Amino acid sequence: MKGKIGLEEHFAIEDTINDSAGFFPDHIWEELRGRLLDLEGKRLRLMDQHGIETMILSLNAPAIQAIPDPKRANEIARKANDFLAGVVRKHPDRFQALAALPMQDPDLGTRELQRCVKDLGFIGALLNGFTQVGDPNNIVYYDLKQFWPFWSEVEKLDVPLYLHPRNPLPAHAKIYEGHGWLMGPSWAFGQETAVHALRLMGSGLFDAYPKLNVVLGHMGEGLPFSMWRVDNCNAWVEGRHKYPAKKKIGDYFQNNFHITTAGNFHTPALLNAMMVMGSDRIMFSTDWPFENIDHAAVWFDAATISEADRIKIGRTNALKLFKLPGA
Ligand code: GRE
Ligand code: ZN
Repeated sequence: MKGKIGLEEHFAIEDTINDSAGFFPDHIWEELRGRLLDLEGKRLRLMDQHGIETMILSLNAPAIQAIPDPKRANEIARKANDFLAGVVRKHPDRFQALAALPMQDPDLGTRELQRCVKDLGFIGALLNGFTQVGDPNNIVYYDLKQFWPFWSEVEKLDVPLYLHPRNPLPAHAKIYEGHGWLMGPSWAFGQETAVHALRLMGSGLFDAYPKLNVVLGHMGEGLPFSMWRVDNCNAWVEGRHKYPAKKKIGDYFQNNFHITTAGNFHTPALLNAMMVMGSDRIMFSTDWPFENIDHAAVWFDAATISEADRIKIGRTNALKLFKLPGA
């Protein structure tokens, strides 16, 4: 399919690149490092080869979320966002931008989002999971009340917020001890991000700001498969769920969430997601450079779905959600 749009597509700057080392052996890191820093070379060639018209770009992980000092986090976020704005200005038909935000201080995060959207033309933001604040062991999730004014501004600006994974801190990863292969994209990323998303849903955030749009990668981090059970387990026990939100968790998932195919190129998983949430809230992505563009595109182009759904998932859903030209 030509004209695909990808929205979990990463780059790095020198200040953040080393956050992506350590997931791969040294000889693979050579390749990955080059892929992350490249924007106008191999990346554009592969996009051309595989029918990807536009990449909506975001900084690598955890980057800003792992800089405990708010002032430094703000500086690096601004630097990365300014760099990204320059790249998009050069290739407005091929690239769009998601902001990196210093959530160490909700007010700084809000101001940087406003700057990116209003002054730099960014179309949303991407947060790499929880944020470390002050003490590296002090972490915050975005359902906490201090972030509600931030969410209010996200709703007001009417831009989607991509919630991207990061690993849990070692202190919170006892269950993975001695089983390092479960960290990162094989399991811990999805677990961490799914719970964060459920916290948002249960917190009442979407009752207060019902127009928020949150995007999850990796075919929804397991949530499409699990959502029925979240709401319906032990149905014989009356009032068994106690959370501040007014509605069923699945209602928020259905109305405030979107998912992408990033890093999950498996037709049974896609069909499950389509059966649970329909084809209007699912969008193609690759997760470049951690996944290969050809793996994503060759799979998606041949997946056993209707051509009408392929066009929605490959292109038009993203055009609409991000209000891009041609929507
Ligand atoms: C990602 O951003 O999706 C990612 C990483 C590190 C390793 C693998 C991966 O940030 O998919
Ligand atoms: Zn990613």
